[in-house]
Formats: sequence, structure tokens, C-alpha cells
Amino acid sequence: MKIPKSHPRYASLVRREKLVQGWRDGIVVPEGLIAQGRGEAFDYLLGEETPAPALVAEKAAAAHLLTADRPVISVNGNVAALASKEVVRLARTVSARIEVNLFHRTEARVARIVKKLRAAGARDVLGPRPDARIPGLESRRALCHRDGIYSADVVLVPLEDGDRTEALVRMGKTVISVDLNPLSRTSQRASVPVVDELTRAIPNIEKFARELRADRQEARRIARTFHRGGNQRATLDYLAWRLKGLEARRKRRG
Ligand code: PTJ
Repeated sequence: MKIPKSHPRYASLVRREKLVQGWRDGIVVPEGLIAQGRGEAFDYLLGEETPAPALVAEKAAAAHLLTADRPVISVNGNVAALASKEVVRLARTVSARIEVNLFHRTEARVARIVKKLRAAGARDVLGPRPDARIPGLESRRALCHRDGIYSADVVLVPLEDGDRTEALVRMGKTVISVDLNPLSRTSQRASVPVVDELTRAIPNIEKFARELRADRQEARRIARTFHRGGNQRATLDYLAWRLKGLEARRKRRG
């Protein structure tokens, strides 16, 4: 479907089309379309733009990825459909490995996602033939690579389910999440929860990484001083302020 650029919700409609196409191509699972709907509801409440606390978390995410010894970006079906190019660009900027890790795992879908990432410019993608397991996880999401997620010190997990975030934190890793729901288990458990829309968050993290690349000391300082609790409070305050504003506008209109 051709979406007119003048449509007030153009960006959101383009994301929907990408996901539906991803589903047709066997990259996205139907559950992924439901997940996007949930994300959209939160994005609507947040004003469909990056809130200030998310910018702070995105800068901290960039700092952690840049100063990591073994950073890994985990990719699932939705992420591949929405932001393959952006993920590849970020991986290059912060020298991270990319690993396909799926909740609804089939080997055929892993192979299709790897192909999509390669077409977007990735050279070396982990995912097929996993050789390790994340301890304490029953689902097929536990399957991973010893050279990738298993031994990573910093893992970026966009659009995640809470179980794996908890398991990765238990393994002692710094976990960066991207999830529009500030109340999800993922956002509550991640070391750096980024509450922003994926296709805005990944380029923002990349932009901050480019800025910080020349000053590792500053990157280390930002990573060290990020205050997770304070940032989460600021996100909820922002949401409450938005809702109050919407209510005031409704009252003015009568
Ligand atoms: O490809 P697979 O098999 O690994 O499956 C991927 C999905 C997304 C289906 C799977 O990870 C899943 O079921 O995720 P959940 O538990 O529904 O969580 C997804 C979270 O991402 C929800 O909290 C949504 O609010 C959030 N979300 C959805 N779309 C976006 C988003 N956050 C940021 N940007 C989005 N575009």
C-alpha cells in the first residue's frame, strides 16, 4: 500500500506496512504484530516522539556499547523487519556482533533473518547452529552462541520478553532494552531501559555513539553515572504530565 507522506501518522503506518511485509516474507510472527500494537498504544501516550528521559538512556546505552569488551546486539523478527539497516549501522559504529535470537524460533526463520541482515550490509551474523544456552531459561530463546550473547558483557535487546532480560542480568551482563512499555518486566529489569520507539531509538543510540567515540573517558563517565531509578521515575513523570495535558485540553474543548 502506498502511504501519502502528508498523512499525520505517516511514520506509524510505514512501520505497520514493514511488519506486515515481514510477516508475508516469513520474518515476523503473527505475535509480533500484536506486540507492535501494544507498543503503539504506549507511543501514542508518549506523544510519538522521543521523550527527554529516553534521550538520556540512549546516550547511556551508546556509552555502554562503546566501552564494552564484547558488545552484542540481539535481533528478533520485528527488529529485522523494522530496522535491519539501522542495526547494522549501529553494530559497525560500536564494533558489536549481531546475533539472531528468537522467541518463536525456527531454523528457517533464523536463516531468513540472517539473509535480511546480510542484505542490509552485515558481514558476520550469529544465529544459526547455536552452541550454548542461557541458564535458567526454558524457551528456545535460551539457544545462543558462546562467542556471542553467552560471553557478551553488554547486550542490546530490543523488543524483548522479560524472562531473557532477567536471565541475562543474572549472568552479570549489562542489558540495554528498547521497549515502549515502561512498566514491562523488560523495562523494569534491564540495566539501561530505553523507553522509546525502536526506529527512533536505534539511530539515536548510533548518533550518540558517533559523538562519544572520540572521548572514551567521557563515555565511561556517562556509563558509570547513569541513574536507572531516576531515569525510570522521569519517564513515568513525563507520561503523567502528558496525560494531565490531554485531560486539560479535553476540558477546555468542553
Ligand atoms: O521474533 P520473535 O519470535 O523473537 O518474537 C518477537 C516478539 C516481539 C513477538 C516477542 O519478543 C514478544 O512476544 O515480545 P513481547 O513480550 O510482546 O514484548 C514486546 C515489547 O516490545 C512490548 O512491551 C511492546 O510494548 C514493545 N514494542 C513493540 N513494538 C515496539 C516496542 N517497543 C519499541 N518499539 C517498537 N516498535
